[in-house]
Amino acid sequence: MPDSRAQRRRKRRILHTSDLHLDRIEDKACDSLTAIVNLAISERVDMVIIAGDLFDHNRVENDLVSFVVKQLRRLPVPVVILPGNHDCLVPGSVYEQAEFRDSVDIHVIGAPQGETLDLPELEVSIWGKCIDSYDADVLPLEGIPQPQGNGRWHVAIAHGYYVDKEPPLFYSYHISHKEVIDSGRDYIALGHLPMFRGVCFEPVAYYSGSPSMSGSVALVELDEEAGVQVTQCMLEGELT
Ligand SMILES: [Mn+2]
Repeated sequence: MPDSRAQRRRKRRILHTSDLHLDRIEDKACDSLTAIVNLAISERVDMVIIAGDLFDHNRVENDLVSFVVKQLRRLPVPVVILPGNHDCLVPGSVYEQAEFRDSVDIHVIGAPQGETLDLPELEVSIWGKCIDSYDADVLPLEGIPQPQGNGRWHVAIAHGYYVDKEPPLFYSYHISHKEVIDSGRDYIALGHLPMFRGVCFEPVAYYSGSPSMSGSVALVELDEEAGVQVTQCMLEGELT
């Protein structure tokens, strides 16, 4: 969409993952996190998005939290984390731990009504709505505002089921086709389903898949000329 007010936006690259479901420090999924951070560094991405269920539950041990924060702090770029249905933002959530709060480049989406995180140095704005209860009544894109015409890339993060026909297969966390179409975003980073899959192409919306199920992450290129390109990138050491 040409916008006469805006300058051409600079090309950006995002590593998008979700659903690591980390449970214990001994998990193979911890190796996946290490591989993801290595890939983000070698691919020189501008930011990392974790679209829900980084942790399998909120009662994980401190050693796992320390490991995760230590890995994420290796990233030279911002990381944006959306609490999903497993690691939802209830009182006592894993994300209330001091190590998360004290990390300036680790951004946890914390507003149950949705919030926009502006990263002006990257010229990217990210909207997301955290899951804040175990009640399964959150509609992950409901109430998403139209993006402000500020010349930035506009990304949304949502953790739930994309529903493009009725009746839906599942009865919770619905993300409707209309919400995606009307979102005004350049890219929607989805989480909750295990496999890498594109569900919409205008705008572009993909599930990254769970690294332990798909062995991969999504690499997203935001490019004015080529458009939004998403590729599945296999992780080193993962089974295919
Ligand atoms: Mn989930």
